[in-house]
Amino acid sequence: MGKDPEHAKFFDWRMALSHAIRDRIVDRWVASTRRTYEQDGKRVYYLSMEFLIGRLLEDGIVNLGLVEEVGETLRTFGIDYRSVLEDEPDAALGNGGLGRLAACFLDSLSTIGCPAMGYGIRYENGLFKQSFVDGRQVESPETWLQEPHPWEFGRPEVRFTLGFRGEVTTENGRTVWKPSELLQAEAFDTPIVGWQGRWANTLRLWAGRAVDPFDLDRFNAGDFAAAAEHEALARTISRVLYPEDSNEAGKELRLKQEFFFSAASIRDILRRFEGQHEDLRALPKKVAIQLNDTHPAIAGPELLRILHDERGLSFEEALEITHGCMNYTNHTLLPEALERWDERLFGRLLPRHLQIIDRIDDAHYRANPTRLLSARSDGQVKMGELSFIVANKVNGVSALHTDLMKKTVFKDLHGLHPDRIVNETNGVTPRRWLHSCNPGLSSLITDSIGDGWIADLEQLERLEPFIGKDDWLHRFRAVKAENKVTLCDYIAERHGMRLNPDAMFDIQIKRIHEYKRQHLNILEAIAHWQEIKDTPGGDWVPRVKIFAGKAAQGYHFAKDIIHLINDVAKVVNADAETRDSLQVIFLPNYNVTLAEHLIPAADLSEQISTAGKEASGTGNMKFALNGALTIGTLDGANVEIRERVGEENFFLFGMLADEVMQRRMIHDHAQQAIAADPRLARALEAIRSGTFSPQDPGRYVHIADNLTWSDYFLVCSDFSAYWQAQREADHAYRDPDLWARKAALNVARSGWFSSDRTIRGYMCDIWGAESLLAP
Ligand code: KOT
Repeated sequence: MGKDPEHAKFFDWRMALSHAIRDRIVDRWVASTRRTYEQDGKRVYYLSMEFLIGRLLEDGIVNLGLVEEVGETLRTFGIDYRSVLEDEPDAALGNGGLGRLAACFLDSLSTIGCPAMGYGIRYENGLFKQSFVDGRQVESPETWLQEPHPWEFGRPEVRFTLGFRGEVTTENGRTVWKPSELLQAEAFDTPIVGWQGRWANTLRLWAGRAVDPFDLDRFNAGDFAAAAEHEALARTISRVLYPEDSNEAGKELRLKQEFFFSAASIRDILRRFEGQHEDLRALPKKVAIQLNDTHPAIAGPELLRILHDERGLSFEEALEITHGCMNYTNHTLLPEALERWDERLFGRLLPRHLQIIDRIDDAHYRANPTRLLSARSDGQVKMGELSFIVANKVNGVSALHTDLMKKTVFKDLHGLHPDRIVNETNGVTPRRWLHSCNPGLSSLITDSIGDGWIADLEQLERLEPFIGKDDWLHRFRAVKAENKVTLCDYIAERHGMRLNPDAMFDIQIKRIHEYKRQHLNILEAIAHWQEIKDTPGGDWVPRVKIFAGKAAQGYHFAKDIIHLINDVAKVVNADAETRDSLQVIFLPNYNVTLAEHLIPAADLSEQISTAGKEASGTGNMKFALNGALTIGTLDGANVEIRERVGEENFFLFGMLADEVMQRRMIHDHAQQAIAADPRLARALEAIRSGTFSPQDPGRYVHIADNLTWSDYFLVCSDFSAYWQAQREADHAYRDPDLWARKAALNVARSGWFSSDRTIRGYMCDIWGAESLLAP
């Protein structure tokens, strides 16, 4: 770093260490790339608007097996290893589950040795930073690229010129699109190294650049701002991540971002293929493209356009090749999240693609004349339908979600193509979500069954015989207790609040959304607080309720839920009568790193979405794997988690997906539920009357009103069952050995939720790709 060690800051140590690790990764990376070219096997391209990768330094050290050596080396300089790691900012290039899944998949693809590449956008500003002012969420820009980022390799030589708008004409019988607005996409590569450094793939992110960055004439004429205008405009395309999770942005810039990275990626894929092959008809044999939701759906029409307009294949042949390469993962059935574009906006920006989408529709209709199911109707371009029609395989992300896809959103298309939809239940990488984040549990497991589980998570089953042994179970309990103390210290230091480490740690961390029902959780906390106050000195099981998560900037109801939870926390934590039995805290700025601190310390995992709404969830898997018990509905992957860990080790409550639909038909479902449960009525009344906002008593009337008069997500109807399940959890927690046994069984039986298993599923059922590593 060009500094005397005496004057080096943590930042300098981190950079020096990162460069040392990076050098060692590069060797493996180059070797893997060379191998991929030599073998010429099928390559997988994962197109995603989001990659929520978090920190990378520890990943590199752990995967290269250098933890001891790095620790010792730093010690000789008097530097603490953990503090150096804590200095790294998170790469927050995603909103939540969809982006984090993409990051887990990259890790698994490299661990398995599948030749693959992730393609996305190099956002200069990732997901906003969240802070609280008087309990309200305040957003500020995230600026991870303001300090040097040691993991990326700029590739200024890898650039593609792309365009928008302009004219579609015919020249010598061929259709030609002449865009009027041009910009360039420049590549930045990050190596993604797998377990034990046996393989490394590439994450390639595109940045916007001007075609001619600087206008010297304008500069010389004295107009300095205008001279740099082109560059500024081109850069806005990769400036910021849209902060919407499970919601449609519907903005022109968003569509431009989608086309920008999809088109650059398609060009890059074709360039690589054409460097090695002559016949474009072999493309589906060598290339599998996965669309992470519909955000990159325009990649289909773009590939088709190049094959047909530029390479001169017939439309039918181009369509067949495109269809052979493309696959689509659906991540949500929420109607407000399904992407639809106004056809005028779409046609102005991408005139040729609109024509191509019409021809795709025509071809689909000719082959399936039963009904017109089109990607373009009612003045809109429907990205879900388009993706389905173009894709070879379409997948859901949990068994329940895939089943609901077939019965609801894609019912008619599924009828026409009954073999197209497949299920690939999500998973999480055990390297980050157990081995690195929970070193205590990782060591206990490795001491017991060896370290084969890290790359073969189903080996965790071999823990079951240990769970019956008292001394092993005590060690298991000690690990959790220690993790809780560590978390208490972390929170005390950063937020000035001392939590009771003997209490049950009850955690809900995820984006704030009505369907995820953080408000159900806080209502139950209020009712519980009221009950404790009725009988002070009662024999309560102490609880610490922890929340974290961001609300989209424009989602006012979600922001009000955050405000309410903070207001409840203020009142409850100040109450001397209840403080030993109940504490509530909302931690600001939830991100991957905070999740890594919280999950190992959890006793109870809150997975309480309205049944049928959470496509899968992946936090639910991380908690179970780290020995938390789930309180949850039969939604998403909760269903499969419960099946595997055993119903006696899971606190189930609430309506099923079909009961939810029935219940909504009853016009006064919420009032009926309130009338039947005095605890619910009293908790709602406290919110309505300003118990938690005495200076502003009307602040939460609208929340109480919403729950009483509309309650689309059935908070009231599920309240009593949720309350009951919470009391069952209390009861079980009173017996520490019983609880520890249930928790340990969750660990032992969660091996199936490794993203390695998920990726093997995609390789076999969808991509037809193979590992290039010796078994
Ligand atoms: C949809 C539109 C824009 C941005 C994000 C989404 C989105 C996110 N849709 N689904 N998700 C989540 O994806 C996770 C990974 O599959 C699921 O576990 C989770 O249930 C989805 O809500």
